[in-house]
Parts: sequence; structure tokens; C-alpha cells
Amino acid sequence: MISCCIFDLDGVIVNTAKYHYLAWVELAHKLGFEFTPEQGEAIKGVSRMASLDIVLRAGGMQDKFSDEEKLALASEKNTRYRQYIAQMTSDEVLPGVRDFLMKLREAGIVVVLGSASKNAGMILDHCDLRPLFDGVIDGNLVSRAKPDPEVFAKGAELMHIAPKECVVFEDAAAGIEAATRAGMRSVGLGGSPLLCKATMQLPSFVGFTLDALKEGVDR
Ligand code: B16
Ligand code: MG
Repeated sequence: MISCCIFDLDGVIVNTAKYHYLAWVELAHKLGFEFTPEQGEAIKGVSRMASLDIVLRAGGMQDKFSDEEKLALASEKNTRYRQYIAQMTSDEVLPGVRDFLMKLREAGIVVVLGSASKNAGMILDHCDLRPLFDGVIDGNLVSRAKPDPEVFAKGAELMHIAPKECVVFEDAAAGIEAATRAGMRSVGLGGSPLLCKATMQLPSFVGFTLDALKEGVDR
């Protein structure tokens, strides 16, 4: 039985990874080094401060800054990132997503966001998605990053739904592990071999139906 679907944001609903990357590159340039797209892969789904550590390591600067200075650097990156996401519109919602969310709601299935981002609310508003979500658990409400199950466990708790009746949609292996540790089934988005532990995999939401979801995860 599926009562609730919990969606990761970046890489599942919208592609904000490109804006995170651009904002980190600007910070790296200011500090005097390059941050390549290959290195940028490692920050997907990772919290802001953990991303900063990855960026500083790429520039050999991991031991150069105090905790206070690191907070200031992360805040500077966030200011740039928010300038990018302030320009987002509903056109940036990934193909098939809006249709699928609407199908879930019509079927009475609860729709929840489960994201590491502290900016998730702003993105939902700019993309006109807020009315499609019954609940939002974002980086402001969790203290432990995926693969810790906290974000998804809190989503189920918020809606008073048992984990076994929840399905998580994720594009990162750490998110799939978090779902499994929360006692939930999962759908791995995007076709990466790293998502092989998901209950089912899906290339994109285009044409995806509730029946196909049930068939894929109810086994
Ligand atoms: P913020 P998700 C994650 O979003 C991003 O993938 C990751 O790159 C980012 O560092 C993290 O949110 C925190 O974002 O700086 O906006 O709080 O995939 O969990 O939706
Ligand atoms: Mg993601």
C-alpha cells in the first residue's frame, strides 16, 4: 500500500545542482583556484558546510580557515546561490513532475518534500509548486545529512504515516540508503548505476503513472 510519496528536491523536482555549482565556482575563483564540473559531482545532495569542505579540499585550502571564517564563506556562497534561484520559474520544473504530483494528489496520496536544502521553500515558491505539497521537511528542520534517515523519517512522522506506506524519490545513492534505513521503499531517478539499491529505477517522470509506481514497488 502507498499512502505517501516523499520527494528529494535537487535532481528530482528541479535541477538546482547547476546553480549550486556556479555559486561554488565563483567562491573558488575568489579564493584563487578552479573547481571543475567533475569535482562538482561530489557536492550533489551534500549539506552546505560539507560542500564547502569539498570545495576547499579541491583548492588545497581545507586547513586555512577557522570555523567562523568557514561560516562566512558558506554564507557568501549562499547569497550568490539565492541570486540564481530568485530567477527560477515554473519552466524549470523537470519534465513530467507536475503531472505526476497532480496524479498522486487526485488519488489521495500524501505528497511531501524531503530535501537537505535550507532554500527549498524559496525554490518551491518560485516554481509555483508549493500548493502541490502537503508537507515540507527541509534543511532547516534536520540536523543529520543523508544517508541518515532523519529527513524521511520526519516526513512520515509529520503526516502520521507508517514508513512502510511511504515511497521516496531520490537521485543520490545516499538518499536511497536513507530511505532504506527509514524503512521505506524507493525510486531511483536518472538511471545512474549507483542507484541499483533502489526498489525501482526510473529514467524520468515523463509518462509515469501511479499504476506503474505500484507495479514497481509493491513486491
Ligand atoms: P542549501 P537536495 C541539496 O539538495 C543539494 O543537492 C546540495 O548540493 C546542497 O548543498 C544541499 O541541498 C544544501 O543546500 O545550501 O540550499 O541549504 O538534493 O537534498 O534537495
Ligand atoms: Mg538530490
